[in-house]
Amino acid sequence: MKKALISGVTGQDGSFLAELLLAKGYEVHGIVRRASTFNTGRLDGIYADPHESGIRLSLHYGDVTDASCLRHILEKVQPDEIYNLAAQSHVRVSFDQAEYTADVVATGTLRLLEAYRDHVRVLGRAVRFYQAGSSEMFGAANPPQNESTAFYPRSPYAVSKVAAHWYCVNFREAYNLFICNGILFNHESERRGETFVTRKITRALSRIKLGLQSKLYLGNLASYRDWGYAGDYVEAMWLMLQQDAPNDYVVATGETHSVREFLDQAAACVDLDWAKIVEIDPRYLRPTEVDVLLGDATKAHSRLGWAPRIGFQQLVTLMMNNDFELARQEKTLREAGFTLPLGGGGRG
Ligand code: NAP
Ligand code: G4F
Repeated sequence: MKKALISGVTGQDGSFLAELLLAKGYEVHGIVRRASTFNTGRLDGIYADPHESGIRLSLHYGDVTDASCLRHILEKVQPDEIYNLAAQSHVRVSFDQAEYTADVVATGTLRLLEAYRDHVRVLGRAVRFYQAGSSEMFGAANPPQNESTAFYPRSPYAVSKVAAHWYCVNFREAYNLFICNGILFNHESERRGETFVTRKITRALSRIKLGLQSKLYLGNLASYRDWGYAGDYVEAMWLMLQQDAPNDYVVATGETHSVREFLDQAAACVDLDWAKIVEIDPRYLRPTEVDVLLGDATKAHSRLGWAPRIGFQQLVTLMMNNDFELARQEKTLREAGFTLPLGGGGRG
């Protein structure tokens, strides 16, 4: 049975990847940050009591800012594949917490790479490593962007991802390690964090439709993103590590849409006129914006045999269906006299 170690297992992608690997028969180990509240909600569907027998998902407390814990976890788990998904992944927040973002996203990757390199050297094990790179690294580069496009990062987050990317390339070349950089364009789902624009929109429009909220405050509506479905994208991560040789791949749908278009589609699902409820709040604007992301995933199509299954319209619809159902449940509970710790106004 193959063993995989996932940093960032509690995130959107970590939860989809853990499900995929369990379905493929892997033993899956995830690194979880200690928090004062539960942060494993996305794993509820696959988590089982560790006291039961035959458990194939194990969680380990750890943090990519703590090098010695990463070494201990590697020693204990002895994985065949490592997926480095841990990140402070919010671009707007990275302007407010630039140093912290660099510590987690850039130096955190370096810490895990150093622990991985020593593990392979000391134990002589063949271990493969996936790095969660981002289309944000292309930033201001002209679209369409592919593996040959020069990076032009436009945020502390993107600069940190570029550093992590090049650490990976350097470790691959210097120490002959099996390391792949996935350069993934935006991917969303019903598990997307609530402060990213797609989920912020689908949650708010659903709640507004049911009278639970009156306004939606957003930033720049003119930017374009190549939005795919997270469940499709984790398959590409796995495929990269199954090849004969390590390489870097762009993963994208090849279609781009503006935030405005996302609003149009989402509002149409619940028959709302968004122009009457959306207001622009400058706090959500970024000091430097990425205007257009549009990926060319030809290499992933031809070498990995990967293609997205879910298109833009289907993505918006599945997110709206999910969030409308959540809003409906919230309304029912409120009418029954319960108050819920929901809302999230002023964030994102
Ligand atoms: P996400 O939902 O924000 O998840 C990030 C994960 O990293 C969470 O599990 C988080 O833990 C964990 N984490 C944060 N700081 C950490 C630390 N110091 N030590 C250990 N773990 C830490 O992000 P995602 O959308 O799943 O994305 C996964 C990865 O792909 C990230 O590296 C992201 O930058 C990258 N990426 C995402 C996209 C996209 O469109 N989704 C596109 C390209 C690249 P908590 O749950 O405790 O916060
Ligand atoms: O949803 P977003 O915050 O995603 P962004 O910045 O594209 O980053 C996401 O995708 C990257 C891959 O390209 C990942 F690496 C990264 O970790 C993250 O997952 O913003 C999308 C667009 C931006 O142009 C932003 O300015 O939406 C615009 N926007 C407009 N109003 C807003 C808002 N974004 C957020 N988060 N909140 C708003 O109110």
